[in-house]
Amino acid sequence: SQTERTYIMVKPDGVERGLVGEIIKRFEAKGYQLCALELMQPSKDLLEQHYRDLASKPFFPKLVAYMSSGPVVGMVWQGKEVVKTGRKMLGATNPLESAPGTIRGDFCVDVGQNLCHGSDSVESAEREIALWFPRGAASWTRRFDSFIYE
Ligand code: YYY
Ligand code: MG
Repeated sequence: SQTERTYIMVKPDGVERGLVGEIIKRFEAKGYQLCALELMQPSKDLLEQHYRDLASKPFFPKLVAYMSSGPVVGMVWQGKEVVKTGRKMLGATNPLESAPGTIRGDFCVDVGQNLCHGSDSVESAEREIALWFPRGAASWTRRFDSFIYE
């Protein structure tokens, strides 16, 4: 549905490198709708909850250390199939395998510095949005929708 939502996050390397605007630009230009946006310094506790499914992986401590090394920009984007399409726009987890034209494919090299996060399912998206935006994301009707959706 057109009200599907996903959680997209620019990781500390993306914020440091000044790629926040580039990532926002791609989601805006695609036709998706912004419903929340915040620059924040996440606690290790929040990151451990966010990545709880990966807690047993060998890279987990490194991942949490990297993600808490600087501010991140969390966003909620809305639109038709935005979860799946958002993941395609980000590219494969390993940037060396991400297609050119994707964010990771165009701007990074190592898996441990892969610039951005995107929810992997509608259920994960709902959990992540509640975690990162406990006060809730905006709900608004975009007049422009009539030029995006047939
Ligand atoms: O959803 P996505 O970010 O594409 O990958 P996940 O499998 O959920 O892993 C989360 C995060 O962990 C990934 O973006 C980079 C990091 N990571 C890593 O540092 N080394 C790996 N071998 C796999 C993942
Ligand atoms: Mg993931």
